[in-house]
Amino acid sequence: MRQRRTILGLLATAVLCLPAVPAAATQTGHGPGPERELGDVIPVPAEVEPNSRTDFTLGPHTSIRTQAGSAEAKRVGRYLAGVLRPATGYSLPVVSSDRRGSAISLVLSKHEPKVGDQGYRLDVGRSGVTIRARTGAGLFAGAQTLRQLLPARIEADRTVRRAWTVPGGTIVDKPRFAYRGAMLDLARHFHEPAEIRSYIDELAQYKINHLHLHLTDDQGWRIQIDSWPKLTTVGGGPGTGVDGEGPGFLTKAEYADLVAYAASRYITIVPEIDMPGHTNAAQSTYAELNCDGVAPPPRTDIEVGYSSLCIGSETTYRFVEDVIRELAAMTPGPYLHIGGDEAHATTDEDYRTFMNRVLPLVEKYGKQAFGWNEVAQADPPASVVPQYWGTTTENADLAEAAARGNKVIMSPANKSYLDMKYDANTPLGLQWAGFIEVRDAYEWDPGSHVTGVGEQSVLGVEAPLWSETLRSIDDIEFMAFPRLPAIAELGWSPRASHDWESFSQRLAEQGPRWEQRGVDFYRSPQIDWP
Ligand code: NGO
Repeated sequence: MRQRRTILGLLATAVLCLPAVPAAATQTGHGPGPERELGDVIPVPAEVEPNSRTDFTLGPHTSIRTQAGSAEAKRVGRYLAGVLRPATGYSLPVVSSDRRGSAISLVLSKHEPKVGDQGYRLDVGRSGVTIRARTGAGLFAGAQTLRQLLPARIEADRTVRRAWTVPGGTIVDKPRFAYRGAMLDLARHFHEPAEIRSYIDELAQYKINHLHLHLTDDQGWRIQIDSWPKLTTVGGGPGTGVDGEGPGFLTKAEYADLVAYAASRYITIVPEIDMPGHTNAAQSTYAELNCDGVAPPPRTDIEVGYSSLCIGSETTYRFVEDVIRELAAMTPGPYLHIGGDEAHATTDEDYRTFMNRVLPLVEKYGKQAFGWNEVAQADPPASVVPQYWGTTTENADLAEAAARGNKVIMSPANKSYLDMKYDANTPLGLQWAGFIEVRDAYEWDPGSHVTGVGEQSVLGVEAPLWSETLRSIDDIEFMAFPRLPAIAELGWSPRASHDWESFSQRLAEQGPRWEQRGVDFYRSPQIDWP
């Protein structure tokens, strides 16, 4: 409820602006020390060494100092300033000088040990905070940690007078898995670019670094393809989507903007065109994509498994190649997802034939193919990444693929599907994979979940959010939070740090942050919200 929250937020902020002493001091009774403890962050950092003697308090003269000559560090510095300015009211100039004084410093160094390509080291000393990393992605991750180490009010959209203290000490942090993803389904209901950007902003805080967009399905086609223009004008037009209520599509320009926006948050877009099933929107638009040359009617129900491209027709491969070529050209990221799930209207033999022709096309246009785990049945080359969405812990095809050298993404539907209801009373969502409370989403191990698929075979985790029942950004947020941070922690934090008590306490502290930002979330009774 973005609108209502904003008004409440205004009132709260107005009240907080009145006292001349820091608000937290009056509210909570303790002094201007830090409200947070070092390590009170989601995902929990790998190594934390608190030092209560070196807390740092931001002030009106604090600057954000970025490594001289580094556009990358400057970019992260500007982002961080944008996050911290509204609530602090400080100017936080982004400078590249070596001037002494209170500062948040962002340092890029190829020699920084122990942090890998995505990690960072964060030192909080009396005169400032220094974040060191080998890449912009690492600095950005460190900036998100710093943000969560500040009091929740840092998320307010206007000035709050209080002490902005960061707990002293050192964090050395890097991810367990290279790939941490979320997925949005634009096909069942289209979601506007502004909504996707807003979701991207939330994802970035939890160190999610990939956003998979499910762009096509039986009910709609959501990405402009110039060589087959009716895909969007008809397949994405009025009356498309579940119940005919989710029309819309991304133009190439809008898609490019989203890719750039995501990149500014160190998130890579992974586009998906689902095939050879889940293709009714295309087949009802272009009759020649059907074996009998007859276009079926458009569908707006939520049945699955009835559509199939015509496997024996050359027109099919001309179509698929055109789509892959155009999509690859507009996607700077390395991955292109070709779906492959629930092709129940395609015979097993046809499915293999299809994959054997289409997987090389993805490579031809310079991309690495992702597919839902059914793709493992086609014995794909080791470069192909199956995405596991099953509900059991046994899958022979997946285990065989792992043994052959394929890396996999873990998205077990009964753990990581954000569209499953929390419980029987959840107004939104589906329940075919069961109810998923936040603890269910947290209590599993991606590195040993499926027999025969060990840690080394796991590229990462992803939390899909299918949109059969979702319309608005409020709906998206309500289903994603608080479960998304659970999946994010499984993807980032070391296995040894897994601990429900610790996680649930840190999760509780995210509640006030979501409130400040006007983000809807489910107040799970498993969490002791403040
Ligand atoms: C399944 C199905 C999707 C549904 C989703 C709903 C996969 C990979 N295929 O997941 O078409 O939207 O469940 O939860």
